[in-house]
Amino acid sequence: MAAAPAPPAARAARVGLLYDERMCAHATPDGEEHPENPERLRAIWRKLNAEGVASRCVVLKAKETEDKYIASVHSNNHIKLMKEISSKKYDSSRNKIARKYNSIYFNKGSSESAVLAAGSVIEVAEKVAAGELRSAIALVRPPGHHAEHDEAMGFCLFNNVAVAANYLLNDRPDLGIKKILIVDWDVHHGNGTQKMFYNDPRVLFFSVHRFDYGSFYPSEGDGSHCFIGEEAGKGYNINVPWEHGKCGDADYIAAWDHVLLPVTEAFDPDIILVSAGFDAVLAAAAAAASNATRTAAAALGDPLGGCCITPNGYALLLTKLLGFAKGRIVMALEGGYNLRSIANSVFACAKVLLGDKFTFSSPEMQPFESTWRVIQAVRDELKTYWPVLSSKLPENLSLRIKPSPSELYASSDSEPDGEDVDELSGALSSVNVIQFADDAISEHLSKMKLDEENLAVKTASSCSTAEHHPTDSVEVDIDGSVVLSKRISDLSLAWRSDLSRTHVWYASFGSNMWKPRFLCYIQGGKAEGMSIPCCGSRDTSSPRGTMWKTVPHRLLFGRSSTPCWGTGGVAFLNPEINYNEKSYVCMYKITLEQFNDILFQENRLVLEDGKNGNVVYPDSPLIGSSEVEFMSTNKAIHLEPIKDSWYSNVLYLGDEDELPILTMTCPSSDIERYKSGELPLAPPSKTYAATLIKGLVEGKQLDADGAASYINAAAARGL
Ligand code: X5A
Ligand code: ZN
Repeated sequence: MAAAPAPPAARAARVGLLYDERMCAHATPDGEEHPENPERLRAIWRKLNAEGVASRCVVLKAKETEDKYIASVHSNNHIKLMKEISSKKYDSSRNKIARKYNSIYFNKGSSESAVLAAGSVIEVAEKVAAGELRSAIALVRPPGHHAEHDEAMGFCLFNNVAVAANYLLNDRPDLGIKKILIVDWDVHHGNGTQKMFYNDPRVLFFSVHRFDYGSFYPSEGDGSHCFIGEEAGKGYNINVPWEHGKCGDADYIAAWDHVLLPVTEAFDPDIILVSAGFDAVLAAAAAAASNATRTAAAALGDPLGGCCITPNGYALLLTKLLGFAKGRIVMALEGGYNLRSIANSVFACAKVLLGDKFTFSSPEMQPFESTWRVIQAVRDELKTYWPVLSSKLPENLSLRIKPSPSELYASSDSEPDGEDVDELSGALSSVNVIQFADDAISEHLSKMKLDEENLAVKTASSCSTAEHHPTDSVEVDIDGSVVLSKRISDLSLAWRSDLSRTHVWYASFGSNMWKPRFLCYIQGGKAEGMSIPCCGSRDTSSPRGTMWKTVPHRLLFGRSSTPCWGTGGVAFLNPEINYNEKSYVCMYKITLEQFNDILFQENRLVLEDGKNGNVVYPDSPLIGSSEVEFMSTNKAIHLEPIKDSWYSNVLYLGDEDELPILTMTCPSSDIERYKSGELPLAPPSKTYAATLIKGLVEGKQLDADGAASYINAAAARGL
């Protein structure tokens, strides 16, 4: 029998569109403002109707799901709590429970919304898998991708997409879905989903997100490209972690073309689930306004994301996926908090699914320079699992330089200080303590006269030569490196006034976490526990701010004694990033001039002229503006002139408040020497450890026991 031509209705792609007002019931308990609010769904729904798109779709209502399906992802306790949290029983404790989570609120509608959101993604996924629909969009909330096995977080209660994926794989073998690709393009890392399928090769999880070296929400480090899956799932977890905000269409397209699409081709999924957050969006109207500057335009975009995808950009990303899995695509809404942007973006995506043609034109198709670096790193990490990633990237790639800090600042919440968006959910992110003003410090440590006997450095020696100005002195450092010094009085200290105008965050991880000890490096003198006074900085003004963070670097205690602290090791940070590590740093906002003076003191480069008690600093800075610039790209600078000193390696740990975060530690070569046993690892002396503990406790990071075990653990672990 000759095949009858398909009727027109069947030829047009059947696109499911799930919307249900019942998922608007989840809202803040007292109508407080919150970015994740019911208006998000309504705004999208209105737009799709106004544009005549809803009527072209198969419109579906939300569906509850059974606990047993949610249980494939979440603990029974979690399910029970989420399902009961809206009941009377919790009326008096609901808010308190919410506060225990990170970025979560509950009200009387939360339970129903959450169950419907999970059920709805199951519902559309099933219909697409069964071929009843070609593709579908589930407009659901609360979102899901941050929700973990036993925990709600990041506005997410149940992990809707993960529940649906498990449903298809485990409960519906009849549908023949054996391999699922999850594409998570929400601007935040899909931490929950990643964990769910971390050792499962049936699910390829791909997340592209702002990472900012681990400081962007959820600030866990798990979003690093090094997290590639485990056991059988190795290679089936792919993270593309942007280093900064402002990534836009061009950057995402590059990630698609050079990572996601080649891998998808090889993986050959049976269905694609998109964790479709639209919080990396740039408001369409703003983008269209031809003479709007990038910054002004971005400011109209998502209040949380600080990225620049346009609605057409999303449409193109989606179009590029349509070629796989026979076009079986299920989009589930995740984040996205600018109402106009999310409405326009979902509208653009719906048209793609419906088969409408669109033209993508972007005036600026240049990915950032950092984008290529990130993509290359991802490819290197995964190429053994996906050989197609082994090829060289095209050579003549065009580059755009990293946006300036002020440009970034205008449109991002990479510094999640709560303010407008998170009042309800309490503190979050890697910035774990309040920034406080430093003028509160009244205690002024008097600059002590240096005691010649106790100097941590050798005094001027015999190696002065005639080549130098008579008042110059040449010093042989403890480790043998030669340092040229001049008397301050002789110098025109141009670099000092220069660098006194630049501020940086000095991140301390050792005894300097205790502020009185740190201040010795600024004001001179010694604090409790120190046997040698510091000479201080030339500029003795107090830091402009203090702030704590954790950084993904390993804390270790090495060397076996110091003149100041006696027998025992002192703190170093492994310069290598390790996302399994969390070390506390106390950051002080100081001038770059002061930073150099600290670097001099840490490396014992400041001399006392024995004759008249003058303090002699090196005559040129180790870190100037160009070194800072260099570090922002290269993450570290090993200072050649003092390469054998203990703290010759300056690390760049990211930015805060538009300023670079710098710290000083040992070079990687020393880490190798620690590993080989050539250099000793040694626990800190009691006084030294006590100083760190005081720092952590007075800085409100840990209680005394917590701080002690943090130090002990770092001292006990081998490298
Ligand atoms: C789903 C989503 C964001 C949470 C941000 C918390 N969550 N500051 O976008
Ligand atoms: Zn998000």
